[in-house]
Amino acid sequence: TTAGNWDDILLLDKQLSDDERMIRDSARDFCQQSLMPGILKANRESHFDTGIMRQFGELGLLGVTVQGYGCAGVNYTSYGLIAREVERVDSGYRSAMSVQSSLVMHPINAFGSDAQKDTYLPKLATGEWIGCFGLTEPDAGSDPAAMKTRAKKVDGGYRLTGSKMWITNSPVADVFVVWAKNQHEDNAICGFILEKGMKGLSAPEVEGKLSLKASITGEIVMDDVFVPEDNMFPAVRGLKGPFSCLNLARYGISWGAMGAAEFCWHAARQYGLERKQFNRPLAQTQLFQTKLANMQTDISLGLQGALRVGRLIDEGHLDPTAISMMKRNNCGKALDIARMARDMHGGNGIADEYHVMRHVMNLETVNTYEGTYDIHGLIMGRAQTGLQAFF
Ligand code: TGC
Ligand code: FAD
Repeated sequence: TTAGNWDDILLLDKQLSDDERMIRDSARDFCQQSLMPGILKANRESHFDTGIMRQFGELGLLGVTVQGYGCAGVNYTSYGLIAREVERVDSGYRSAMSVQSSLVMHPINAFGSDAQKDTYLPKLATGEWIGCFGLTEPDAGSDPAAMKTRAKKVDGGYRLTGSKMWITNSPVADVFVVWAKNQHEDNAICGFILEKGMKGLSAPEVEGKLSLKASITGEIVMDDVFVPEDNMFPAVRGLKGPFSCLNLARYGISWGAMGAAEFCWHAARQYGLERKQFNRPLAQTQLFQTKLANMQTDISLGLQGALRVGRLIDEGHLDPTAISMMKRNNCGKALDIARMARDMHGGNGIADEYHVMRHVMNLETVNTYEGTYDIHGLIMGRAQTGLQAFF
């Protein structure tokens, strides 16, 4: 006998409000009907179709937590539910969505002047403009405090010089949120909004990725780029600016990674029911069933943890350590689950049409970006011992 709700035995569905269920269902319909059919080709050809951003925009899926400016103004639980549905298709599409929402629209909304909000938010909400977020540099990844990008004060603004590396969306971006050390303010880290076409600004693509191939990644090269004073975030100084954006993106990833894991779990179960060896379905073997049991356990617990963190954020209790715990756990578990699902598909598991190998490859990135698995362990270790072990 199959339990009717085998895929939700903790009844997450019943923990959601009617509105949240509706948002989840419309995101799921869009992702399955409009994104899933094209993912195989996009991944094979390493192609990111920027039209997807406009489709996200039309559905109101960009900057969903922002109030006004054409945004939906819904809660963080809903944002997480959307990330889960998008990443059920591909982590690259969730990346594009979460960078735009948490790393570009959120800082403009939280730290921007009224003029900056009026200029950028409406067009980012529709997907007419694409944004990117430049924190990481070739020599400053886990340790962004070591960034070399500098802003030099000049008449009417700043001149920025430096380079950012591994930047999601940068080659197709219209709007660049860039973090730099401000020489005029004792090298305090400040945020700047750059626009495509500024003299000295370029964003070459990173070629040869074997992961997140349906997402476009690039550098941001700044060669003495003049940025008007009005394009600097007026009030935020120090790493807490970029880190407070990362909190929200990492939270979304904790849901998203579970979406990818759910796809792999369901695919492995179905494959095991259909594929026969030794005169019985693979799913009728003890090893296969305990693997499915492990997947079900980690996914059920991971989703509950993500939901709890979402509810805490919605209640005003955002705790970065809890976010680190769920980002780390859910990415690590999702990667294990995807690898196991690949194994359970046998040889077919390496063929892209079965999708599980693509998820394995994608989750390698997801486990690394926005703070690696080990860095989040060190953040949690510091929070409980008071001792930092980074250096
Ligand atoms: P630390 O001394 O810990 O902190 C410096 C200042 O920042 C404050 N702070 C935070 N504020 C808000 N939220 C947080 N989570 C915060 N963590 C720290 C802190 O209070 C302090 O403020 P103040 O006022 O005293 O100055 O800084 P540290 O240099 O020791 O940090 C160490 C560490 C390892 C925690 C940090 O560097 C880190 O998180 N490293 C990981 C880097 C990372 O996550 N990069 C992500 C780049 S973006 C990206 O990957 C996008 S991919 C997106 C996609 O495609 O989906
Ligand atoms: P490193 O920091 O060099 O780490 C290498 C290894 O050393 C890791 O295993 C790490 O855990 C370990 N390590 C580092 N420090 C310690 C320590 N103190 N103790 C023990 N172990 C340690 N960044 C952006 O700013 N914007 C983006 O949009 C963006 N998009 C990305 C998209 C992709 C596809 C990828 C791959 C990355 C993206 N990143 C982005 C960058 C990402 O955040 C970094 O890759 C990540 O933070 C790790 O930095 P790193 O690659 O320099 O690795």
